[in-house]
Amino acid sequence: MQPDTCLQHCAGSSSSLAPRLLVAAALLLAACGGGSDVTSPPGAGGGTGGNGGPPVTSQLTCMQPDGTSSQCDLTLTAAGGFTITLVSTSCDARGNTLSLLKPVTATLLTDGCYSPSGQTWSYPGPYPAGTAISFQIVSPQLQRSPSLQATGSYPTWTINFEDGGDADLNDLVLQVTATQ
Ligand SMILES: [Ca+2]
Repeated sequence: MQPDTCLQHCAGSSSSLAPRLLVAAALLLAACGGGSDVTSPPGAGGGTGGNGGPPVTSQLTCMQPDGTSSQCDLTLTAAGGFTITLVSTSCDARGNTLSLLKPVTATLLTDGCYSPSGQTWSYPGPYPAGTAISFQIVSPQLQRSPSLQATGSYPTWTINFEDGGDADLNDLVLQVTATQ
């Protein structure tokens, strides 16, 4: 009987380390986020990072000539393909999912904040002139509404994602380049 007791004791003491590690990781993330990106409810720690609300979808937007921002696509004004590059990341939310919606659907990232910069995706096509390119990101709701903003024009665009933890617009930075 004594070996059974010992096994139970050992299993119990080793598994109790896991919650402590999660708490330590959450505290580190909070410190890195400057204290403004994280709202961990007490008792969180179900493995999701515990720093966000329900998922919210951001559609690609562009600044219009009148200074407002509205939903937009990128347009291949000449026939060809395009490449997408993850230029940089600066965020700590879990589960940011980047999808290409047009001209084909593909899930590019499922945990964007933890994806290596420099990653590229190539869509050589060729697609006809006038082809639209569109993206969306699904991310956990933080303090403010997230945004996904495109700047630039054919053949090079920059896409900046803000997850809503602050307003620095650099949580995910992507570049889209048209190719011939
Ligand atoms: Ca940010």
